[in-house]
Amino acid sequence: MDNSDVVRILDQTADLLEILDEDVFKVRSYRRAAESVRGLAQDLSSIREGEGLQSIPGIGKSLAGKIAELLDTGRMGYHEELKAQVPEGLPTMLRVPGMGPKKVALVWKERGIRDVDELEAAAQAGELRDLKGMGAKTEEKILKGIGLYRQGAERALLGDVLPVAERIVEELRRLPETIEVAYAGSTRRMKETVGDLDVLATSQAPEVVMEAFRALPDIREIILAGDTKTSALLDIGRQVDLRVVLPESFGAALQYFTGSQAHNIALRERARKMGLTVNEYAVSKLTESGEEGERVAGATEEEVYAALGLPLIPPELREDHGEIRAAEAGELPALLELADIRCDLQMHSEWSDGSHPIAQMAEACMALGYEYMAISDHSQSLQVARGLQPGRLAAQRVEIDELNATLADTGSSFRVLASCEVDILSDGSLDYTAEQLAGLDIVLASLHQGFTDDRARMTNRALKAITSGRIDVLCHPTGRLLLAREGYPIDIEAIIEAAAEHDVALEVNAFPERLDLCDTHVRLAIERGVKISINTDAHRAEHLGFMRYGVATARRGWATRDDVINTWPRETLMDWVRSRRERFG
Ligand code: DGT
Ligand code: CA
Ligand code: CA
Ligand code: ZN
Repeated sequence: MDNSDVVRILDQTADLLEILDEDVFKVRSYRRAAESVRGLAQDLSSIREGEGLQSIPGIGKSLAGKIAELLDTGRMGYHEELKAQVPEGLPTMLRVPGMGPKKVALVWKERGIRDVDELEAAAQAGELRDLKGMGAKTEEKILKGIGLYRQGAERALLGDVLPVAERIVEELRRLPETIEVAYAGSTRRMKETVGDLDVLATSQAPEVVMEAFRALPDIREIILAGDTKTSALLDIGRQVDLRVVLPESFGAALQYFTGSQAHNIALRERARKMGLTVNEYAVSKLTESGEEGERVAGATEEEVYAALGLPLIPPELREDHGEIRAAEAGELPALLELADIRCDLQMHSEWSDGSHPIAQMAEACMALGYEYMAISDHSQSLQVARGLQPGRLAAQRVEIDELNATLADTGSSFRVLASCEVDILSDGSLDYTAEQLAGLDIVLASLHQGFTDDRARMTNRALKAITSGRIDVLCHPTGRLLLAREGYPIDIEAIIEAAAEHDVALEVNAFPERLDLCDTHVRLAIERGVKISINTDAHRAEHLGFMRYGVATARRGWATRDDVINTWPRETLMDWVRSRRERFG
C-alpha cells in the first residue's frame, strides 16, 4: 500500500459518493485529501510515524483514521461499504472520457446500465438521447469516448514507455553476461502510443539475463518465464517481452521485432523476388524447393538491409509508407536530428501557468545546448492559465530585455525572444491588438476555447488567424490529447493549404500527450512546402526534455532539417519573421 494506492482509493471513494448523490462537501473533502496525498514527497507511513497523518493539509481526524486503516489492512471499510451499493462495473465506466460521476449515476438510475458494454449498446441503440441533458450528439461522444477508453486500456503514451525502455536497456547492458541489448517494436519506431514493449539481448548465458530482468525495479509481475523469452507486466501497466537471441542473429531479430509488421511483410516480398528469405534469425538463400538454404546475413541490421540491396532504413520510417521504394532509389530523406535543434519556441513561465521563472527556463535551455528560446505565455482571455493582460505583457518584455542585457554583458550569445501563445477567439480574431502582436519577436497562436462540433466554424477560426498575417506559428493545430480526447473537427488540408500560402509554420507540439501535428499530417504539410516548428510547450524546466518526442514525430513525417524552423540560427528566424510579416501583415 503506497501513496499512489491510497490516492486511488480516496479518489474512488469521492467518485462513489458522487454517484450515490451524497453531500458535495463530503465529496470535496475526499478529492482534496487525494490531491494532498498525490503531492506528498514523503511516504505516508513515515509521515504517520513522524508528525502524524493529520499534519497533511486537508486531512482531519476522521480521514486520518480511514487512511491509517488502509495502511494497516490494505482496505478501507467505508470505501467497501460504498462499493457494495453500486454494480461492480460502474466505477470502470468513469474511465470512459466524458463520463463523469453525474452521467454515470444518470444512466445507471434511469436506464439500469451497469458497465461499459451496456453503455455502448445503449448509446448505439439510441436509448440515451432522451435522458436529461443528453442528445444524439452525447451518444456519439460517449461512443467515441468508449473507443478511446478501449485504446487506453490497451496502449500507453510513448512518453511513459520510452524512459522505462531506456532504464531496462541500461540495466541489462551493465550485466557482464550481455553482449548487445536494445529495445525494438513500436517504441523504437517512436510511435506516439505503444501496445507492449519489446526488448532484445544477446548473451551466452540467457538464464542469468532472464533472472536479472525479472528482478528489475520497473517490473510488477512475471507473466511467462521461459529460457529465451520472458514476458512481464511493467509498473506502468503495459507488458514487456524480453527475448535473448544468439549474437549472429541480433541484426535479424532487431529488424524483425522493430517492425512494423507491414514493413516486414513488404520486405519479405522483396526478398522472395531476390531468391532470399528473411526471418528473425537470418536472411538466407531460398533453395529450389523453396526452403531456407545458405545464410547470407543476420548479425547486424545494416547487413540484413544490405543483403536485400537496401541502405539501413531509419526505424521511424518503417511503416510501409513508401520507405522501401525510396531506399531502393537512394531517395531516403536526410531526417532531422535532435542535435539540429537550436531553439525551443513554445514554453510558459510563472508569468502565466508555468512553474518556473524565465531565467530558470533560460538556464535549462542553455544546458540543452540551445542558442536561443522564446517565452510564449498565454494571452489575456485564457484566465484559467493566468493569461497576461497587455500591461503584464509589456512588463514581461522589460524582464526579457534585462535578461538579454545581462547575457550580453557576460559574453553569452544566448538570447530569449519575447513571444506569446495568443488565443484565437471564437470569432477567429486574436486576443491582442495588431500593435501588441507586432511588438513581439515571434507570435504563436492556438485554439484553446470555444470548441464546437462545427467543423466549418473551427476551420474558419484557424484560417482567419493564419490569413491575418499576424501570426508566425499555429500551435497544436488539431487539439488532440492522446488516449483522452480526439482533436476538434477541423479541415487539416485547408489549414495546410492556407499555411503554405501565408508562410505560417505549423507546430509539432512535443508534449507526449499531444504530438500534434501527428506524423502523417507533418508529411502532408511538408509535401505542400509548409514549415514546421517543433516546441515542447514546457510548463516546467524538466518538460524541455520532451523535444525528442517532437523530433521523432517530425522524423516519422519524413522531415529534414530544412523543413523545421527550430534548426535555423536566430538571425535567419528573425529575417523570416520580418519578411513574412512584410509580405502578409
Ligand atoms: P505495439 O506493440 O502494438 O505498439 O506495436 P509493435 O509494432 O511493437 O508490435 P508487436 O509488439 O506486436 O510486435 C513487434 C514487432 O514484431 C512488430 O512490429 C513486427 C514483428 N511482428 C510481430 N508479429 C508479426 C507477424 O505476425 N508478422 C510479421 N511479419 N512481423 C511480426
Ligand atoms: Ca510492441
Ligand atoms: Ca510484443
Ligand atoms: Zn497551448
